[in-house]
Amino acid sequence: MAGIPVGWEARNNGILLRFASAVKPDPAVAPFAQCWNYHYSAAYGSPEYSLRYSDTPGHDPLEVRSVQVLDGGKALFVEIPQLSPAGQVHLSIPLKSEFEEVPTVELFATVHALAPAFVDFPGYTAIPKAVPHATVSATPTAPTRPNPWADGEIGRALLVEAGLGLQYVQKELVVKAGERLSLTFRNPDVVPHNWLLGRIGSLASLTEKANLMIGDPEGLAKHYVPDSDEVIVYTDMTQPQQSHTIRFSAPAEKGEYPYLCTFPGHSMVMRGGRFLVVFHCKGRRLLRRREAGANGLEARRRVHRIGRWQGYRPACPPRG
Ligand SMILES: [Cu+2]
Repeated sequence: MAGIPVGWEARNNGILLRFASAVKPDPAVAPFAQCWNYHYSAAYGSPEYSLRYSDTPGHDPLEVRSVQVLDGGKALFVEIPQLSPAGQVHLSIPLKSEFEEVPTVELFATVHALAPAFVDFPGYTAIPKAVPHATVSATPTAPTRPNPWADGEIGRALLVEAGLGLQYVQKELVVKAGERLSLTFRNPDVVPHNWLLGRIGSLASLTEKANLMIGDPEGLAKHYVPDSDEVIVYTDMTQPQQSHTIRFSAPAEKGEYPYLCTFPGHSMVMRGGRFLVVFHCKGRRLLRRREAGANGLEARRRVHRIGRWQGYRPACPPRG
């Protein structure tokens, strides 16, 4: 069947995939890669652990620098400069097809060793492996800090869910300035996640601060939430198959606020959602028109596609 690899090789700088018939990567959808380890023990099965932060349950996202089409499409080289041996490496490469059903290459591979770098493509650059972060060797303590928004007046219910591949299912939340909200974060994934709302323009700075939390011995106890006045509200670090609800009032200032997951390593990928604070619906339409102007038709199509896939329909907050 088209899209199923017939062979693969782990190279120092990425993964080479071979196919029985030619394939074409979809340039409109970003490829995704992540890795994790298992711990061997007498127990049956194992949680999934981060490689960069040993003894911490989680996955590490891997940056895909490029996807090279080789041999007329019968091979793809997925360039991942920071690839390393891992219990499990997961690749997700969307393909383009004229047929209705759009295939995606999903590879789950155990990588014991890396063969020499694959260099036979235009634009090859030797990129050194990053120095690993300090690892936390002790078993982390359980989260202890009580959530400041656990109680209080109930508001309009909003749902945010973790999706596959370190993403939020809901890419946009629209609320009225000062509106009272009860926001539930649901985690059906296999690793912990949270939902943190930051001040306007704070995404880059919060991402960096979140990644530094792994070096904080109190990191998990603080739900990996940085001590920063850029943080507006957050849910607890929510374990797989759990959910957590917080009650708060939306900011009084209208605008586009970022949200992200602060689990170490996730904030690079699990972010990009827009929490739009509006005065009324007209304001929201204006914002959307501005977005369409900036990103063209593709942005609007994407919203529609997400809507169809996830059963998600952007809705105006009720008038009140
Ligand atoms: Cu996360």
